[in-house]
Amino acid sequence: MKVTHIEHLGIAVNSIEEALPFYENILGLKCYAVEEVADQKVKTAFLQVGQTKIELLESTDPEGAVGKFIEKRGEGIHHLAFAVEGLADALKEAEEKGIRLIDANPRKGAEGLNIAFLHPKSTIGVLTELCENPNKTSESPCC
Ligand code: CMX
Repeated sequence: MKVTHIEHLGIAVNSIEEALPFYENILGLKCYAVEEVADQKVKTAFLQVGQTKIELLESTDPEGAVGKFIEKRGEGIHHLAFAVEGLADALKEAEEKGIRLIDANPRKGAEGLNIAFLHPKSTIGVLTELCENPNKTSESPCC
């Protein structure tokens, strides 16, 4: 598969409002979007760092993936997202090589990206997301 860069790092937080001052006032980053992803039971906030983003994830339901993660492990790094070219083929390839897929097919994620998750039990403990920007042009280096 062709990974182009780290698209974002997902960080589970109890409260976006309480987490943002560290990223904005200490690191000097700027939150450029806040979005609720209802089907994932999260509110997200995005900050750009070069070609990569930080995605803060606040649970909106204790039964959602982030709610359960925080309950079990507390706040911290939740997932690592790689930008790939050709997401459907990348998933097929990963599955053929024995990786357990959470999403067998690409689906819509935050910011309009097509995304799919790989199970952390087959990716050495790191919940891994593959994503592709459906609007990417060949001139754009970004996901
Ligand atoms: N990173 C690493 N390991 C994780 C994990 C994470 N984020 N979340 C769960 N696990 C581990 C658990 O600790 C558990 O390990 P042990 O059996 O050793 O204790 C194992 O995975 C299975 O966990 P589980 O509690 O049985 O399963 P869950 O019901 O919590 O589901 C997972 C885990 C990864 C399948 C689920 O969270 C999922 O489908 N995630 C993908 C979707 C997602 O994360 N959405 C939120 C972000 C959305 C966005 O970015 O917009």
